[in-house]
Amino acid sequence: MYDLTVIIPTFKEEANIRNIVTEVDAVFKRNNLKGEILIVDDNSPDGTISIVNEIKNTKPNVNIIVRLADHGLSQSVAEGFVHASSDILVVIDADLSHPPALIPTMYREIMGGYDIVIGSRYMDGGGIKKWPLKRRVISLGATFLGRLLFPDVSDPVSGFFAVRKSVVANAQLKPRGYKILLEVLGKGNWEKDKEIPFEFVDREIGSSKLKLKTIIEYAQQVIDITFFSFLHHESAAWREWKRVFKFGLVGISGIVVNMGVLYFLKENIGLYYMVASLFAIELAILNNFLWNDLWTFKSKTSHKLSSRWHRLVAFHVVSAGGLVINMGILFLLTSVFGVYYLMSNLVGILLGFVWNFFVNRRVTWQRENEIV
Ligand SMILES: Nc1nc2c(ncn2[C@@H]2O[C@H](COP(=O)(O)OP(=O)(O)OP(=O)(O)O)[C@@H](O)[C@H]2O)c(=O)[nH]1
Ligand SMILES: [Mg+2]
Repeated sequence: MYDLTVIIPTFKEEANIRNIVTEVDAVFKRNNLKGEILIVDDNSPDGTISIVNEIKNTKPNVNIIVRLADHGLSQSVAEGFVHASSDILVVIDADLSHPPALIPTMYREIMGGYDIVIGSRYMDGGGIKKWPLKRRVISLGATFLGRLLFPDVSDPVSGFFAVRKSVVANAQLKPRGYKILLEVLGKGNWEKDKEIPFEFVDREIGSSKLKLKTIIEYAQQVIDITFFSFLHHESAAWREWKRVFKFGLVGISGIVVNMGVLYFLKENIGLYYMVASLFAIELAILNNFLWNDLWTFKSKTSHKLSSRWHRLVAFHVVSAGGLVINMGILFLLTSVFGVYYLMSNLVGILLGFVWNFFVNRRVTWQRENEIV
């Protein structure tokens, strides 16, 4: 039995395969790890397979699966999950874009209790070297979409990650496209994740396989995971929906506070209603802040704004922005487009809500180490 299995998906990597296998194996040796290297190849027409077979003669811990049907990167990695002969799985590209030196760290973090460990390009200390603008834009777009589902993960589409086998063993993965990690996050069985930064280095040799089809498949995958999370309330993406609902409930409680205080101050204390409204609004903001701080965004890890006072100030500023959006939409739709004012207000409230949720999520209750 091995300590860990490093899965390397390959398609036409004859120029890189020997180097990556040698490097990974050297990392095993340096760190006293009993590691398996499992190459999952989609029947490459070049020399990839024969080179691996040759390496196998001297390294018994190297194995290869040659797939003949259902060509695809995610499918290959998923097949690797099934055939790996250990409980800790690491996925790494063949083209030396990912540093094998981080594998022992990933292994130790999983041994220490994390379910998923992600090599992140988008957190402090991480980065991407030598990428043309087009690649950066596409990757940031994909990352943005992925973070809608998993806002706590800075790089939910990384190709370099480790998982405990139990995370994927019974998961209903529908592997497709390039982003197998997103599928694992969306449908795997996990609680604790950790990210470690690394610098992605663009491939020097071999050919890139990114096509338009990849982007379309990715959008389908995001939608699929969204629906999956609606039906599977134990899934990770559902945790985020729960926050949206809680935030909405807190918003409704704020309306009740606002109305109640306004009524009380005007009717019982006799304040002028506009003055009373000022107090009502402030109390509603305080009410919402406290509920969100203690309930909606309660988190085991610490917040970047570690002082509650700082979060309270941030919440005020963001809420003021929400108010401006709400009133701006109300005015625009009603006075410029002639929409019925209650209808305009509904749209305004909705957009104000979206603003308040996302910006507060990212600013007021940003987790430590999280990158906006
Ligand atoms: N089995 C299998 N592996 C694939 C397939 N497509 C890509 N790979 C491998 O998956 C890894 C990542 O693919 P890359 O082509 O490097 O993707 P990328 O890093 O987004 O883009 P470039 O580095 O610019 O090519 C590499 O090890 C590829 O050999 C596939 O269809 N099947
Ligand atoms: Mg690559």
